[in-house]
Amino acid sequence: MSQQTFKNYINGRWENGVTTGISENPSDLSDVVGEYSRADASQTQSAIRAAADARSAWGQSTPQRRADALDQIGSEIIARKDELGELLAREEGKTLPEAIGETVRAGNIFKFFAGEALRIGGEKVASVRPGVDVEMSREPVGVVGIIAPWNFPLAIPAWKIAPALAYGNAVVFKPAEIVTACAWSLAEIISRANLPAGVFNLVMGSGRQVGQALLDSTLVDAVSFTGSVGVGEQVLKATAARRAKVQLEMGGKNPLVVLNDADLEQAVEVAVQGSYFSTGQRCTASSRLIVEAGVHDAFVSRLRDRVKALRVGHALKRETEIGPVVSSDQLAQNLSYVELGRTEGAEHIWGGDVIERDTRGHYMSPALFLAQPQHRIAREEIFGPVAAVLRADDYEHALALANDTPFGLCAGICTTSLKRATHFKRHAQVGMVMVNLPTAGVDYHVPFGGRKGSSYGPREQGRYAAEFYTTVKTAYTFA
Ligand code: TXE
Repeated sequence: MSQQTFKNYINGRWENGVTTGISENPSDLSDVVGEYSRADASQTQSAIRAAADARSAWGQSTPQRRADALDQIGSEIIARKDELGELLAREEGKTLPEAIGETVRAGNIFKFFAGEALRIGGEKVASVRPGVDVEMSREPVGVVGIIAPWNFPLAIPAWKIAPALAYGNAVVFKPAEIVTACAWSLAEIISRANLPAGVFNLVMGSGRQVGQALLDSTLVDAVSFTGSVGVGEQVLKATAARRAKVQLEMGGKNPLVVLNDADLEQAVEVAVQGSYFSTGQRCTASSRLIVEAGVHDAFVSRLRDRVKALRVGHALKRETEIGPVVSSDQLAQNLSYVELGRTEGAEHIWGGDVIERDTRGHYMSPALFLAQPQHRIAREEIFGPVAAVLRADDYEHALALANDTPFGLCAGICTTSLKRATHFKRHAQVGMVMVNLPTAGVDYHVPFGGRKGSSYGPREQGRYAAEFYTTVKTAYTFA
């Protein structure tokens, strides 16, 4: 794709912002993906007003119309998976197969919610009073502000925008600034889906201006946010102060438990995939590998060999298994945690170095440490290709370590024992549990979300998304 300026989409028109920004290719910093228009708070307010004006007509549109629009969007995304996947890999740095997979997922999410638009139902129950009918129905919430991160530039916006539109809400979408080409491409597809002007708006710009305007506007009825813990807390405070509905997804420090009875080869593959693929930039990444004493040394030795052999490189090269880190800020954060791991006494096994490739990019070798539970590298979300192994005396100790975290998004276990797997599924304090599967990599049609410090508010995805994107009305009729 040649270089172009990506504009904001406000009230059915493409608009320039007040300044411009540049989107770079993290695999090759000489490759500018595009220039984008950065909006300010006042342009964001225009988008919010447009959404507020459009919400009622869209909320009353037929489910068929909404289903048709979402189906068209999903079909186009899937039909263009190779081109959009390439753009995604170029802009975010995940490998081409990962990026194409994400693109198809985004398309499937729109198609899933096309079906859900037709399935919006209610309930009728007997009243406790004679001659009275009671009905419960779901109505749109109104204007939804969507604040998205960079790590899934198509799938995360899709799993917020699709249910918002399916259930009849108007949307103001603010993407992360480093993935604006992907955001614009998605918006461009949505702009041709025959939605009334104002129902869907794209506003690109800083969190401080665009994001904050969404949080503060009394016209925004609900905010769905995915990103860091710190910003999530600000989102929560601002929305709670004006009693807006809010949903937060803020990451994790997900454990993968490997028991003595595990299939070791499978466990190593599960760990490599969960810890390092997508450059570790997944909220569901397994960054704590909790290994039972009997297999600890064998597991670490096999994992080290496997990690050493991982091919880090340009996201668009066929042989690449791990793409670059997304940005210089994220690379600096990863390297500072590698340094911290060393200084706080974790045993460095492999990697964590800046590496050079043919093109200048944010490349680092995947890092592996043996850590203690109190080490910060074993407690804080790093969001890069860095994993810490913790030794567990037995299963009970492993479970206690798995739950010893302020986060609670996902937890995995590798075992051949049905008894242990079942116990773990019951007692892991998380929103999602995996048995003999990587912690990262979930289906698109079932709920996604966590407990404790990872998430707040109703679940995302699947039919459970209705909890957030609708509000319930109870109607009484005496006849
Ligand atoms: O996140 P931010 P960033 C974590 C990960 C990463 C760190 C920073 O550790 O290293 O966060 O990433 C918008 N009001 N995760 O900088 O800042 C911002 O513009 C309203 C984990 O990308 O939280 C962007 O659109 N909005 C996570 C979005 O919030 C604001 C995925 C997220 O940005 C705002 C991504 C404000 N005051 C990062 N400030 C996961 N685990 O899934 C910023 N934003």
